[in-house]
Amino acid sequence: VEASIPEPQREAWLKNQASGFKGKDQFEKEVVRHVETTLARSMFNCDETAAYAATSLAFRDRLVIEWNRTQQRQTFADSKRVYYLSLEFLMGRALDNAMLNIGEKEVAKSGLSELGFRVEDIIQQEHDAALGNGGLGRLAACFLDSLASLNFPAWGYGLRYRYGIFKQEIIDGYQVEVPDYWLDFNPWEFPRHDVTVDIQFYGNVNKTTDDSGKVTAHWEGGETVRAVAYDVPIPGYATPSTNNLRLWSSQAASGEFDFQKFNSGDYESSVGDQQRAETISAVLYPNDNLDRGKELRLKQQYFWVAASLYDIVRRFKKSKRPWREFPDQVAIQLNDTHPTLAIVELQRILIDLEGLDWDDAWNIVQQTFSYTNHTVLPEALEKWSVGLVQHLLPRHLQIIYDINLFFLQMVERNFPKDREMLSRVSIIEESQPKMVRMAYLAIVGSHKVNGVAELHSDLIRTTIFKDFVTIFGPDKFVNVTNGITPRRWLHQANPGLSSLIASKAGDPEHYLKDLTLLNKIELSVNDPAFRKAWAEVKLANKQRLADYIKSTTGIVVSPKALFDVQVKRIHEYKRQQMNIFGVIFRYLKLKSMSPEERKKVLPRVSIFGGKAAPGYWMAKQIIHLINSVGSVVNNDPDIGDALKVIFLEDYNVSKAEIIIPASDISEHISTAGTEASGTSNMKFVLNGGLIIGTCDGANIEITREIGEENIFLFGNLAEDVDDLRHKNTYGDHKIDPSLDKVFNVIQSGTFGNAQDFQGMVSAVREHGDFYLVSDDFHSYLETQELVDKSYADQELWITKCITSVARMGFFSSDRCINEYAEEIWNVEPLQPDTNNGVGKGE
Ligand code: F55
Repeated sequence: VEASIPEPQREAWLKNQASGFKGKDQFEKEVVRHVETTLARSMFNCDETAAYAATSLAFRDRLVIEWNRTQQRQTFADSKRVYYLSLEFLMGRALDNAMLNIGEKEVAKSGLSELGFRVEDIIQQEHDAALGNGGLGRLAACFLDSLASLNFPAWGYGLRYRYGIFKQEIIDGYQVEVPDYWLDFNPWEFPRHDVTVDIQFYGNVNKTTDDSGKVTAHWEGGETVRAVAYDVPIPGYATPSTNNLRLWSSQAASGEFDFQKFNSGDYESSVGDQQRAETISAVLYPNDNLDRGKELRLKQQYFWVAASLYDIVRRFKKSKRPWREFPDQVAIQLNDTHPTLAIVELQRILIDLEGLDWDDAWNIVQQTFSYTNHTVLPEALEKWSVGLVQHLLPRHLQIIYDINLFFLQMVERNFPKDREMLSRVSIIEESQPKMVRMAYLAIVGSHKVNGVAELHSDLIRTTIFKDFVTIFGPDKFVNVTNGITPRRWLHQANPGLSSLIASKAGDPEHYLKDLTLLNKIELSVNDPAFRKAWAEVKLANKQRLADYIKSTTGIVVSPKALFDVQVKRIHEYKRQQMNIFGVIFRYLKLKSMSPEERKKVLPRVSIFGGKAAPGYWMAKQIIHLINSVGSVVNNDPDIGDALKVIFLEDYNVSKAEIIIPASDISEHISTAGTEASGTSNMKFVLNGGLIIGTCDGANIEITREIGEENIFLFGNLAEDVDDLRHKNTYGDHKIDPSLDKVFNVIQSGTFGNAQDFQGMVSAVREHGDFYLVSDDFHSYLETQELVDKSYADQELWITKCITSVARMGFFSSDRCINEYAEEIWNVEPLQPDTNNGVGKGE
């Protein structure tokens, strides 16, 4: 308030309000101005990097103006806000998205062309913001796009990693990790050196008792690290609403003691302290679906959670409302268990710092938080050792014990006959060492828990969280099926298809905001001109990918071949190994044919992409096998175009935007019951590709929406997985004969040293085939044959594709966010046309 301009001077401000460019001429003027002044360069020294920088700055100015207005409007309206806490935001590139969301891409295109640049080349200069591993991080990014597009007052909170997910290089068929230093030039972030929070670690707890006998805990000593806010504007599509993503960066808390050390000659250790502080936000952990329990990871979690909560509480306190109104103003969504300490931290703030009673505080906490689960894999469920939590966060451990105590007392009261229940649901696992079960803590501290697809939500209700459904009742556990933003995953990635759709479904501004309008294209499914145009768009997208493959691998593939794509993190449960075993089977079959027969087969290009966690030895072996098979098959003169095997290096968001629109069939073939949802399955179908998949995750709902005649489902069902695993381990495990043949060829050394692939083979042959590769192999091969046959009938194939796209409206992340808003957050959009707050005297 002290910083605001007094009333009499405000007229001068309003008169001089920044506006950003309007139209092509002003856009060019702004680009040239940024080149010449902001960047201190000229037309004699303006390469594509400089043109990218200046274009981004021109667009950034536009975003910032609406961003400020949106924030003011939200402050004045004082409406409930959503806070999305995620350790990952896999944003990809921002410029193209900004151009499309604010509706100025055509202006940029013609303006840049007059200045001597192609807009596509400029867009490609940008480094991906890759602050995530895979589906979970990309979901957070799609949610931010929908929240802004739907005008919800919402903030994302995350960490500003100096290094995002590593870059992958393939050298001699092996994955090599290279650091992703991405902050060299990032025009999309605004450092807020005035928005800082000092975060405490270690130390000890002392309790004092006042005259009334009330005990207060004091967390004292230890070390302090400073969190500095960096803000990123998130533009909505076809709306002025621009939300904020706040990322915290760590730095040494204060220069003072450094100077002391420095002056006393201890320069090294002074720099050491600084480096230790900066280490907290240095790097994204590259594991997906694996919890490794490292101290630095727990430090990251608390650092980010504590800074975010301090910020949220500070904002609430400005409203001078009573504490019980906190949940009317604040909804906090926990993206997986990574931010679960926020529950403990809010309870700590309320009881230790604000003096509330335990029960009042706990009511507020439970009404504020909700938790999304993304996995049932036991190795991915976070646990922290009690000793580590005690050491790093001594007060939090006490609070966790108290939460657990009150929770178990409640369970005991309500289920007095079930003694075993207490140890099963305890937040503390009585193991050696004792562990804090973060998912249980998240459930107990939230008012809603959701899974991310129907099957997954059913599974968590009936398996891993069964007891909690008994304790809290079924209403606490809900399903919100994932979605994707059609702005990036249709309009931006596939402009050809989007404009073809627009010719039947109307203005993009309508169907991109109400994706169910896609159903209008189904009326044209038999229109020959529409079908022809459809096929041309797909072919052009395949040609674009073929060009990319040529330029990155040197391999020539025919765009007429069937493109079969599996791109996602490499993981045994996702079964890339089954895919490559199937490719080997196909290769053997081709080899056994006469040249005449071979000429008749439908050519196929098998395309893989994805990163393995650096410590995941089996996943790295899978990558190596794919590349080894590729170098044999692609260089076999008998084979020619009939089969090509491609591994695309460094799969990321901007590569997905090229790959996904070019797919004919994509593979979503996880062992049933293991893939919580999957989201690329939705992207592929939305882009006019069909899918081959198991009855898992969102594949099931995709089938329900598009019709089972339009999807290639195969394999065992989730309900049979336990029995099959039991048989594989304890019964006599007969391996599928076709797979056995494949294994024999691998072991004969056809693809290089058999020893290199022994782990993958013996996982199936000797170690119980946990992922049921052999059990599903026959069904997989049969279904792949069906894919070949279906593709041969191009007319029927195109009908399937058009019909499927028409029926994909359900999978917009807008639908998904509206469900969260209604069922979980209880928040309403804030329309931008009401009042922008300017001049309202605050
Ligand atoms: C990252 C770090 C840890 Cl410690 C654990 C998991 C992850 C991670 O990246 N998980 C992830 O991506 N999960 C995926 O979430 C998607 C969005 O809900 C789902 O579609 C997908 O099935 C699930 O595997």
